[in-house]
Amino acid sequence: MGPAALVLPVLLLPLAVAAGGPEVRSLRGSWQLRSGNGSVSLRAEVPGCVHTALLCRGLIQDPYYRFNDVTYRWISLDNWTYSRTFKTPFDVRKWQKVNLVFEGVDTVAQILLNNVTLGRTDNMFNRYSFDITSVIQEVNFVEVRFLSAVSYAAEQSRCHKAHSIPPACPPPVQKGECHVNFIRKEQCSFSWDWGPSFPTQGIWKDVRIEAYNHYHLIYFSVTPFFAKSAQQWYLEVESIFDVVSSKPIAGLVTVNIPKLQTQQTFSVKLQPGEGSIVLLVNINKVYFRTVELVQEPIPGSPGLSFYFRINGRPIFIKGSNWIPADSFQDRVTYDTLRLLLKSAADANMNALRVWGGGVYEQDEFYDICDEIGIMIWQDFMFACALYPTNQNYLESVRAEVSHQVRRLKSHPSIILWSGNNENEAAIASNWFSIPSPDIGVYIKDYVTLYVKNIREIVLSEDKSRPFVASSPTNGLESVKEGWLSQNPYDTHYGDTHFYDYSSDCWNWTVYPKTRFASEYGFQSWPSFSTIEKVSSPEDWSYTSNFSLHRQHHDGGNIQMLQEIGRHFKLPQNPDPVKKFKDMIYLTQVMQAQCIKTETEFYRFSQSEIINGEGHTMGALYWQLNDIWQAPSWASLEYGGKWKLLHYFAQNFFAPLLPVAYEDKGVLHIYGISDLHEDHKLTLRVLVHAWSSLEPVCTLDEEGVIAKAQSAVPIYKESISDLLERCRNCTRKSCVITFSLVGEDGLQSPTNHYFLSSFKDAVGLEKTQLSVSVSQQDDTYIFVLQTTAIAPFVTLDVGSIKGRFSDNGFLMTEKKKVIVFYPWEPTSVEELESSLILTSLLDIV
Ligand code: BMA
Repeated sequence: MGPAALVLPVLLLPLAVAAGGPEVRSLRGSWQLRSGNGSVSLRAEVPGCVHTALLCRGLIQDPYYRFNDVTYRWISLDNWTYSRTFKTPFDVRKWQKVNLVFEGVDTVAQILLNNVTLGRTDNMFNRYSFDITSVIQEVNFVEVRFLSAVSYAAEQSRCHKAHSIPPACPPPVQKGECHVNFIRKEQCSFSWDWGPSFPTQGIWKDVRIEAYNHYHLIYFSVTPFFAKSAQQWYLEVESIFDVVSSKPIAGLVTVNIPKLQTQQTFSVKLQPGEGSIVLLVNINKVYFRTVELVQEPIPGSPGLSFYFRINGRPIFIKGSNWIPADSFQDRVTYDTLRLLLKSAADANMNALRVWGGGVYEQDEFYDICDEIGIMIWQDFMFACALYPTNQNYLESVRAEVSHQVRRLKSHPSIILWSGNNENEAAIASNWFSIPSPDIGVYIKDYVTLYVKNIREIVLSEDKSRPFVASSPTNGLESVKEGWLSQNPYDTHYGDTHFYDYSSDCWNWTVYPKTRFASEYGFQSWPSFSTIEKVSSPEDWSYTSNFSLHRQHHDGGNIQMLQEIGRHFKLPQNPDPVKKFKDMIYLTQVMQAQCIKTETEFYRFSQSEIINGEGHTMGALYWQLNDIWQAPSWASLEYGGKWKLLHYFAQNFFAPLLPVAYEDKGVLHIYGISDLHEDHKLTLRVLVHAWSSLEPVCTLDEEGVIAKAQSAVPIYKESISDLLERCRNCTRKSCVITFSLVGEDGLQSPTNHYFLSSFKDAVGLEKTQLSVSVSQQDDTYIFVLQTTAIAPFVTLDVGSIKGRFSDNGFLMTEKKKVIVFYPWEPTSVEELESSLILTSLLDIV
């Protein structure tokens, strides 16, 4: 898909009665910060948090270094205070109302101005606005007195007398804090199975004073709708005002869209207090992105479909899951976001799911997605837990949801609101061993929170996109079963999450033939250059304390070893550091190959129903990015470096791709196409003996049709026939590669099918890989030469930022040209001296 929609600048011209615009002054910049007892006192930047302030002043080391997550636990257990003085930048007597507005406070704080308590905060996802008209003076002293989020959560849990709200604590392997479900704060900040515990305190978004007379615009959004009856588009332009006059304000509003030569004027009347006006603007000759979540019967299959129809077309959703890009949100810059999101688009992804255990991302995140055509499945921030539903909590959540929907709904990139991550499954599968007589209370809580509150607000604020209560869910079937289905993982309905670390990941039959795979994955280690930055030489082994410490998923390091051991020989190098690097390499190869197999399975299942299952219309693997340098399911390392999986994703998500799988001794090749037209192509199948760069046999199947937006069988041959046809081949000695080639340059990536495990392969020879590097404009060209077939050839330039055009590939030709796209200035010399070339046979 191209850009998700047309984004239009809409100008709202002021009401006729307006008496000059508001005065707005940001209070961002330098504040004072002190610890609870005043023993630590320093200057701190706002927006920011205590950890980054301490780091900036050199009072702590890099919190990500070695075991510092545990060492620095004291920071989040203390109660810190931010303060500053400021001069009022305008004459307050001229204004009817002056507010102090916090775009985001993390999290529990008492806010004071000139020693007067303005109020309290307890939700990092809310915006807080305090009326300071009668408190503000010429010179002011503002204080934000935080209470430790950890103590607050514990206290809330203690006070919650009704019934326990599990889980109390994360598993010990995560070294995290307890009761995160009692605080409206980034849930993974108390630790996760891929992330450290850094329960930050700070003013994490902008803070400002604003002064106005008569009225002030608080929210502004534009959502397009298509009126079927009139066959016309219209824009719903919604403005939420605070009106301070005691009488209604009448006036004229002109909506002017210069690009569409649209200008319409409305007369409006604003009532005193907070209220909204909704203007409907008719639009001609232009289209906007539409989205429907289609859940309807499928012939030959029980259950319902679950797919997105975008702009009238069924779209196969390809992508991954987004988690917070850093434990310290103030370090997440526009450039960080752009690099990660661009990497997603460069890997042929068209969508990401903003997962419910992190944060609603900053505006820039959605701006970039709007621009580069990444569709967003947006969770509300609840994950893997049960949640309270007492009055205060619900009120806080209600404010959060309406704020976030109002803030985000103008973004065409968002295609779905989803109530939570895995909380339907948590109850349905009874993760927390709730005795059956008590379960009714939790079901009631669930419906109260996600249906009666969150869903209701979403539907009233935004009718332009669908809502599901959870992920995974059975969609309409869950609704029918009272919002909690017996089995939210049912392949006949909705989406599924699937993890299996004990089966052979090369075997596609272990995967669920689901309607929509919204989570699945395997772990790997980030590259050595990334790990090196947060470790010391004594840490550099797969079984060091450090390697154990960074692994937050119980048994994760062993699971990776087992998965590798199925198909590869495990490293035996006597040099421990080399052995560690070899392990890292193999974890990445394994992860890439596993997720390739699983994703290709989901893609080739899109157009068929087998035994009632199929019509898979989405593949979002777990997870796109990393929060720190540690083993995880991510395909992008902390800092943005591409793991082998991300290079593989670029191929397995290619718009045109042939995919092979084996069923009962027969090799099937499917042609998968996301293109909007059918294409007549040639399927080229090559069989190589591992021992030779010359193919043993070549087959060109002409006139193959890659059907638009489909996956269709294009080739079939029994493996025994194929081996016979290609003389001297056995499963162990040969490998199959194949691609689709068309006229006018249309070409798929070259895909491969392994007929045996590498540990059993016969004929592979150690290769001499050579490379020459040269510069061409802003890129660097790497010309690789090999003397033998080389599996999983990997180019690694350490900490030089950038990405290659391909990596981790199977080299079956003597020569291959790879382009390096640098993300910052570098040189041929620097690249040459950093380059490490590895292929499978280098691992001993
Ligand atoms: C899913 C996610 C995350 C988790 C991942 C890997 O359940 O929703 O909670 O990080 O699996 O275990």
